[in-house]
Amino acid sequence: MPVKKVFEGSVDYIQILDKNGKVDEELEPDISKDVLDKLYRHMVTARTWDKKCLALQRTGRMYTYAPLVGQEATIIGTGMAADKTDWIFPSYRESYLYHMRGIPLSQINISWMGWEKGLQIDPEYRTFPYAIPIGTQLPYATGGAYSMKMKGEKSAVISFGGDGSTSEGEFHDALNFAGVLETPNVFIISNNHYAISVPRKWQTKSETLAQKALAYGLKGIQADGNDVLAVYRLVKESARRAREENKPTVLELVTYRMGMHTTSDDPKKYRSEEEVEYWKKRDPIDRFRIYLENKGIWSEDYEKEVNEGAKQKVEDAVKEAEEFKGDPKEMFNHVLADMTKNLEEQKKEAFKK
Ligand SMILES: Cc1ncc(C[n+]2csc(CCOP(=O)(O)OP(=O)(O)O)c2C)c(N)n1
Repeated sequence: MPVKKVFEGSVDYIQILDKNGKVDEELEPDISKDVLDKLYRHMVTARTWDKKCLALQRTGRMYTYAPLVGQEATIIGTGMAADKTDWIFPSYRESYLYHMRGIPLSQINISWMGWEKGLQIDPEYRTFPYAIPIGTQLPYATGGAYSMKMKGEKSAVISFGGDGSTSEGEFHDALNFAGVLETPNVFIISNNHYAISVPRKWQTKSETLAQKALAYGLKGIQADGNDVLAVYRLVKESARRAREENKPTVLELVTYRMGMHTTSDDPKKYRSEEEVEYWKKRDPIDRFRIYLENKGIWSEDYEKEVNEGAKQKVEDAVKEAEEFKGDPKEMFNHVLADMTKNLEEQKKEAFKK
């Protein structure tokens, strides 16, 4: 039977810095020394802060926390590539991004310590509160991008979701509308291989997550998410394409969650030590350090200075956050714009003496 092909698509995979720190010179982005230095400092500070948050939670000084260790390149690469005028819609694992947007680290600690104040982000930072319900931020990201387009503002809207979020209806709604309305979106899928204990291979039979984009008429690219140069370059290019051409992109960043899902999870129950070891050898910070050494930026003294600076910053932020005194009643205040009768009653009930 004669057939006519009505659709053909493909997804590229990009890696610029391999696991040994060797750079692909043809793809290497032209990044100033100042930005390379900032990328490294943020990656080290994020890991130092993350370790501290875990210790705080374990000693009862912080509530449930979602570690970012292993995913620094996806977060920091994006934070550095985004313009101040772009919008960011993070999920809980990207909360370090607020700091990159100019919000004090202490405020992020306050949010993980359970205070509402922590996520009251001034709109001038163009960063939405992180979403805990999976994928719910994505239709808002499309709506936000559509409003940027309607207003004629040249701003990209960059959102994050995990591999698990691609199984939520909201992911598909968001992509579909972005395709139809031609919105300036960059949808990042942080494929860290797990949705709590559910491995990526149980999420979908699709070869890549990026190819989901093709069904909705968007561009889909897969990249090594532990390669900060690839993340930086792809987010920069996709955001420019969004701003200038109203073309949305899906970027699947392949990474690995080195820690537990949250502090209430034990990953040893569902994954092997060999697997973790495999990913340790692909660490995003180790390979970038080698790259910086080859560029003449990294040295033992530089490492010492960066680490000491990060530790001090983190300790100062903890001190400041622990001095914060909030009002527990506030937790009812921001559930909805106007408090419903039900909530009023619950608030009274919860705090009656
Ligand atoms: C709508 C919804 N369903 C279920 C949950 C419970 N839950 C919390 S995290 C999570 C897994 C998310 O995995 P993924 O999207 O891959 O992101 P990751 O945590 O790995 O960064 C689930 C199912 C939730 N928060 N929201």
